Amino acid sequence: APVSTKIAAVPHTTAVLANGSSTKQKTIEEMAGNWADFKFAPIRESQVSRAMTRRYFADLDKYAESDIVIVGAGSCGLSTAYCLAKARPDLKIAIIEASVSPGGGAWLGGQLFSAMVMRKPADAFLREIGVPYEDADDDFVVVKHAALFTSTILSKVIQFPNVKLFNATVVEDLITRADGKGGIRLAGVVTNWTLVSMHHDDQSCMDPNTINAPVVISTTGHDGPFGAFSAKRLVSMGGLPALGGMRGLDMNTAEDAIVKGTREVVPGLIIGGMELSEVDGANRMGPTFGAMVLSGVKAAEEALMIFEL
Ligand code: AHZ
Repeated sequence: APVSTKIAAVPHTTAVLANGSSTKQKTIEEMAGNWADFKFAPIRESQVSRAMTRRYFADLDKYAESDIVIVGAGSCGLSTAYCLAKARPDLKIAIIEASVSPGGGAWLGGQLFSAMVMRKPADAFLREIGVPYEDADDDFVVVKHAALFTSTILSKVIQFPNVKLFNATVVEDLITRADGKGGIRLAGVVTNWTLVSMHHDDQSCMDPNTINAPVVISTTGHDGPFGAFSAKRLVSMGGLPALGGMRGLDMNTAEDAIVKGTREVVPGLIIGGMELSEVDGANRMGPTFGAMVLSGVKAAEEALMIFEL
């Protein structure tokens, strides 16, 4: 069959320019097949630099005092951010993700397979964010590709006006205050660019940055090169006596324990997702993601309760 080169028509829209004038925007269809006359709008290189840096530094300034910091943008952290940003558009939410690519372990279902399994009733979360799924069984649903879940939730979270994702940025330490009862409470996080933090051993003068926030939600995953960051740091600073240590795989036990256990572990620090398995000595669940999204729902609920006090 002949291959169609025609690009689907999208209706014209009108843009209001920075100078207040309005202009009819081109459609893709008008460009296609007309490349001889094609030309981009003009630019000076400094405009590109300023477009990026001005916004980044304005965001650093704005979010230096945040209401909530979420550490780790895996399936749990992103689900937490979605629920909080939707429920409280008045709260400033900073997400700090060590990797350049947010999403954590949720770009594939398990091993290197594409499909993502969620046990019921976590299918409610998929309906909430508009991810289609196959109702494969009475007890679980399947998303055709884990990347469909992750890209959808990511795009929704980033579009909330009260959320800023700082990726390629690592939480290197926690800001704490004495709680007046012999313990500590969280007061924010210490951050650095991840590539910088990887060179603390061979470079000097690479002091970090800070974000103050009354509530920190840590969802850094189970122990590993980066994982369980806040839980491990709590132990080393005496905020927790010891880690329970993640136990072996048991899907039935693990998923309920993580959702139900998601809570404020020390004042101002909520721990959710697989990081909690290291605190509580809970089992791992392996390649099934329902507990991660519902732990995100519970983490958001715990944070909202703090703000309502
Ligand atoms: O890069 C990490 C990942 O994207 C990020 N992260 C970790 N430490 C950080 C730090 N500062 C900033 N100090 C940090 N970011 O946290 C994210 C964690 O995502 P994840 O997908 O690993 O955790 P999750 O709890 O959302 O989901 C875990 C899903 C499961 S279950 C399981 C098993 O049972 O074996 N394995 C996985 C991956």
